[in-house]
Amino acid sequence: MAVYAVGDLQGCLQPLKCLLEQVAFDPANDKLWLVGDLINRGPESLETLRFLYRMRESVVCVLGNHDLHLLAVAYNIERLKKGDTLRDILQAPDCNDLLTWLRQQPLLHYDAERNTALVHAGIPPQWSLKKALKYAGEVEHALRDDSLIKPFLDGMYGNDPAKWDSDLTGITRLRVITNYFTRMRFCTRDGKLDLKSKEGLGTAPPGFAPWFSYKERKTRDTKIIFGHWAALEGQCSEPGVFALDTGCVWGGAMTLLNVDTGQRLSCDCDEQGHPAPQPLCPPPSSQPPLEP
Ligand SMILES: [Mn+2]
Repeated sequence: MAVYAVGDLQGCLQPLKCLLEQVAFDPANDKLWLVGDLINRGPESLETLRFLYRMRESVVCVLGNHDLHLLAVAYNIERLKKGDTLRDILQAPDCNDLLTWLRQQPLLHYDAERNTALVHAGIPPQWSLKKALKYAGEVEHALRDDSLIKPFLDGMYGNDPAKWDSDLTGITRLRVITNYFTRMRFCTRDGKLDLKSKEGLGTAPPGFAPWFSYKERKTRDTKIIFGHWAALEGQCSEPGVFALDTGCVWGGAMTLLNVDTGQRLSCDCDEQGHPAPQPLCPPPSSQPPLEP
């Protein structure tokens, strides 16, 4: 059995198929870990979600900000925005199955055997793994509960409070937890968020640094796989922290990591999120269908 982690898909299905083909992914034996942002901006959001749903027994995924946005639109909290490529999902006959599956997915996954965590944006420096799992569970509970999901989605937007306090309650508490797991890039030593800067390492405001960079970070003994931050281009110098968003949807690449060996593969993409012409990435029509 092999475990492969793949960076943000954002509706780019063909590069994913290309990578799975290259490693001869076997849904009966292997596992596919996904860092979230499965859909939106890319060309095949509906097909991507269907593909993952069909092989859901082999998939472990955590939710990203775009996945939560899709749920918010589906529950009439938010409207589609310019650049969203979610309409096909909302109009699909199987929309309900797909979104019911999506809202069951966690914000944080921990594999004890591998001592490895999977998260969309990151884990703030002041939280131990145990606390992080507990707080993620509070949001996951709200998403899975029919009477709590709507008030949660309605209240999750916003940048305040910028910092965790264990005395927070209600939606304010869930909002800051969600912002840490799905939107964080830079924060202070004690976990105050800056949600405005989206570029590379040199762009941190004074007093802020990448969430993973703090020596006192309480999860430094746990391996962490994350996405969300395309400007890092898959580079993270922190030992045991693996950045996988390489911006496939922006003409970058999609990255796959063999979780046990550390080997990386990538599929270069064009500006539309399709595989760019390259010897290792034949066009999709020449690939056998990959079914569970
Ligand atoms: Mn994201």
